[in-house]
Amino acid sequence: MSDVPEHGAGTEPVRILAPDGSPVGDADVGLSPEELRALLRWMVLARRLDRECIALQRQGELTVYPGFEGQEAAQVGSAFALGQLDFVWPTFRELAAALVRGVDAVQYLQYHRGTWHGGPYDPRATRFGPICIPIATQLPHAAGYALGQRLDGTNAVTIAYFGDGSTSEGDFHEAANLAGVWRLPMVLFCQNNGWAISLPSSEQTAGEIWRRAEGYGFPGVRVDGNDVLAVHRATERALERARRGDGPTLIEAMTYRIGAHSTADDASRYRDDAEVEHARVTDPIMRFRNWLLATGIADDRFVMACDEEAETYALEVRAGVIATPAPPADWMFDWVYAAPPSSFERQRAEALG
Ligand SMILES: Cc1ncc(C[n+]2csc(CCOP(=O)(O)OP(=O)(O)O)c2C)c(N)n1
Ligand SMILES: [Mg+2]
Repeated sequence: MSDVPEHGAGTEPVRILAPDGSPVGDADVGLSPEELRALLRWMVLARRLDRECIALQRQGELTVYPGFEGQEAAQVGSAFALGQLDFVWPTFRELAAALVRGVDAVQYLQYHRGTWHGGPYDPRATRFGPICIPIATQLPHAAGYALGQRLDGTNAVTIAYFGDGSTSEGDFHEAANLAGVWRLPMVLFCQNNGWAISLPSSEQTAGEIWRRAEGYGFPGVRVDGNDVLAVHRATERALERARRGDGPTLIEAMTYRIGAHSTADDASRYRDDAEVEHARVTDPIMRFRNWLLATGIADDRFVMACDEEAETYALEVRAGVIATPAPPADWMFDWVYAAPPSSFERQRAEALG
């Protein structure tokens, strides 16, 4: 099996399920029926939580929140393929991947509540790095981490998430170049969701992102990011390749940001509702659910149970977020200097009175 699928002109993404859920490729990606059902369960949980977070922000319980509706398959399909020791370097939009990784949602959301920097979850416990707001800065860190994994003699892999807009940053180039030159055990996972805030990807990049891998000396693949099976298979192949010592892979998952960039953004100022409605046709959850039901791997009862569980879960997370107190004010001084200068001590005394 080739690591690099053949692409025709215009580069249709690799796809297993058509938008209506009918198979157009080999749907046997090596997952058991239970694992396949788990993919749906995670996507449903993630979407329900995402909507709850937007409501929480509107109610003043979160400061700002970047939604990921439409990107569930890209995140769940890729995160589900990871091994326990693999390490994730996320952006700020990977809550769905974080859930799959076992990150506690209430802890994660403390970042968006403004109670702690980067979320108070322990990145080492679930191997899910801190939320990263500065675009693409996690990518050189990820490359360095991948080098460390190899020096440690493990066969663990680093996966770094980033968006289409992030590929215009020098940090992307530097990380990809290092990954190629050092054949790092790394997966560069781009979620091309069509937008970088208000800039459409057509104005971001003249070429195709997946093709850039060739210039760095490793394979790239464009995959239908709303097809959870295709995403899973592409990620698994990239992970296997990295574990074999053959180096990195760039995956460009074609998806769509259904919501605004964040709760601080009004997307109606720069894009047509018609575009969003069109994108809903390719909805990742509907597609996969249709396939699961058609194959008999899941039935209506399972689908309903997922919805009910997601409802309960979202309310539990809401309660947990609201119950999270502000941390002691002195913490904001505690973590700045190893040896605080006197001016800083003065400010501390003033602030804490
Ligand atoms: C270095 C830097 N420049 C600018 C910004 C402001 N900013 C936040 S998100 C974003 C767009 C990112 O687009 P993309 O990489 O496609 O990710 P998406 O938001 O679509 O998930 C920008 C420019 C930032 N956070 N960091
Ligand atoms: Mg984007």
